[in-house]
Amino acid sequence: MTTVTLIGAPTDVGASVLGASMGPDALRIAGIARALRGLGLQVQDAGNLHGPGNPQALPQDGFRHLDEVVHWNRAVFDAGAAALARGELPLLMGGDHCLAIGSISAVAAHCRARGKRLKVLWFDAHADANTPETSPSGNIHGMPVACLLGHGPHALSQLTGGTALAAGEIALIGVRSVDPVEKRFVAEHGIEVYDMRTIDELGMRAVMQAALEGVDGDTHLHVSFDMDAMDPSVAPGVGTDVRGGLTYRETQLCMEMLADCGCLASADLVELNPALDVRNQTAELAVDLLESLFGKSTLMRPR
Ligand code: 5AB
Ligand code: MN
Ligand code: MN
Ligand code: MN
Repeated sequence: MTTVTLIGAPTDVGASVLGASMGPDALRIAGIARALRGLGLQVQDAGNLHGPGNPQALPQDGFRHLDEVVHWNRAVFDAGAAALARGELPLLMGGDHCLAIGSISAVAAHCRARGKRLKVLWFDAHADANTPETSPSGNIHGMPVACLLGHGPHALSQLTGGTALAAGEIALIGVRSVDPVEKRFVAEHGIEVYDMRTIDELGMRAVMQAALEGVDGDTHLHVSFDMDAMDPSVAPGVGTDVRGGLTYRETQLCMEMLADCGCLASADLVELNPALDVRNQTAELAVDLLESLFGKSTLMRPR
C-alpha cells in the first residue's frame, strides 16, 4: 500500500499577501490525515519544514525574496526527493505556489532517474508563467511554471542542475487571469492550457479526458492544486482570488477522474490562506477534494 507523506511548508515568501504560511495547520485542523486514513491509506505527517521568515521587502531585479524562496524550495526539494526515494507519495501542504518549483523539480529528477514519463496538471486561476522581466509584482508565486520550464533566476530554474520540465509535460486547468506579457510566454512555449472559456465550452469531462491523454501506467502524475483555481464563492481563503472559477462539482469531477486514472504519484495543495478564510471552510473544502483525489466515491464503481 502506498504511504502518503504530508510535508508542511509554512511560508508566504513568494506572495505579497501574507497568510498562506498558516496553510499546513489549517489543513491539519480540517482533518487531512484522518480523512485520508479513512480511505484506508497509510498516512504519515512529516511535520513542517523550517526556513526564513518573510522580510516583506520590495522587489529587487524583478523579484522579491529570492534568497528566502531558494531556501524554502531547497528544503521542499530535499523532503520531496527523500519521500519519493522511499517509495512514498509526497503531498506538499503549502504555503504559496513558489514551493511547486522545489516539489516538481524533485519529481522531475525522480522520473528522469527511472525513465518514467511525467505529467503535471496545474490547477490555477493564473498561469504562473511570469519571469522577473515580465512580472507585474515581482512575486515568485507568479513564476513557478516559467522556472520549471527553465526561465527565471538560475537558482530556481536549475534547481536540479538542469531544466525540470519540457512544455509538453504540463497542462494548466482553470486559468482566467494571465498578464499581458505572460500570455506571450504561454503561447511561445505552446503550453497546454484549459482556460475557463474552454471548460465552459467543452465541459470538465472532455477537458480532463484531453488533459489525461497519454497518461498511462508508466506515467508519474503530479497534481499542483492552487486553491484559487476554484471560484471564490466556495473558496474564499486565498490571497489572489479571481471570479469565474471552478465550481464545487467541476472540481470534484476532476478529482474523481484523476483517482480513476490511478497514476497519481505526488501532489501540492497550495495558496490556502487561513487569514482570509471564513471558519476554515476553504481548508475543509481542500480536504474534501483530496479525499476524492485519493479515491473516495459516492458509489462502488466498476473498474
Ligand atoms: B498564484 C500575478 N500574475 O504574477 C503576478 O496564486 C498573480 O500562485 C500571480 O497563482 C498569482 O503577480 C500567483 C498578477
Ligand atoms: Mn498558482
Ligand atoms: Mn493562482
Ligand atoms: Mn523556453
